Amino acid sequence: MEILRIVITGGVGAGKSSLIRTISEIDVVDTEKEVTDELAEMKAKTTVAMDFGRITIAANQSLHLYGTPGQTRFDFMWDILIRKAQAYILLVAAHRPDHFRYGRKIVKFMNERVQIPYLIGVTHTDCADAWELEDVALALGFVDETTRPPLLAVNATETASVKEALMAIVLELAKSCQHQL
Ligand SMILES: Nc1nc2c(ncn2[C@@H]2O[C@H](COP(=O)(O)OP(=O)(O)O)[C@@H](O)[C@H]2O)c(=O)[nH]1
Ligand SMILES: [Mg+2]
Repeated sequence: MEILRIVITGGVGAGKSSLIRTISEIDVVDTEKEVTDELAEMKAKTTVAMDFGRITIAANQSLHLYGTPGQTRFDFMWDILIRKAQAYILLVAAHRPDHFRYGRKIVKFMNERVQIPYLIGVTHTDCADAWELEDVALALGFVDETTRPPLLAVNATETASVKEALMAIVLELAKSCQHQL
């Protein structure tokens, strides 16, 4: 069995959990937990791990999807997740320009640690006040269309849309493997 590990990242509300839940064949392990021991005094609620989902794409091939933890700080969980990942999808909510900066930060953080294919999934394009894809790309700092990662609209709540995004990232992965040969 070949397992492709893909990290789904993005700001709070971007659609990470939805995307994984929409497509996963297994019940999503949602690990946002109330902390009941003495730690609770420090923090009422914490994300102890991440969303996890699985999808079979061929008889001997499956995708494992890992959502990054909810809070905005980059902790050890991120390091564990991204070192295992073969590719990642950054979700950016088109109607939340105040989150674009965080999106840029994630890309920078990832680029400093791993060289793996990625794409930008722009969610909430159906919402009022959603920015156009091109404007989201520019706001994220991708000025040159020829060198930027693929950028596509994704509705994290729709199966067909999520499938399209996953197919696109698998394609990126295949391309990067070819380059390495
Ligand atoms: N209208 C719309 N709602 C979306 C889209 N993607 C996600 N959502 C909704 O946005 C909310 C936040 O999504 P969630 O998956 O919890 O975000 P997370 O914080 O990144 O895990 C949920 O209510 C989703 O149903 C989208 O493309 N369009
Ligand atoms: Mg979530």
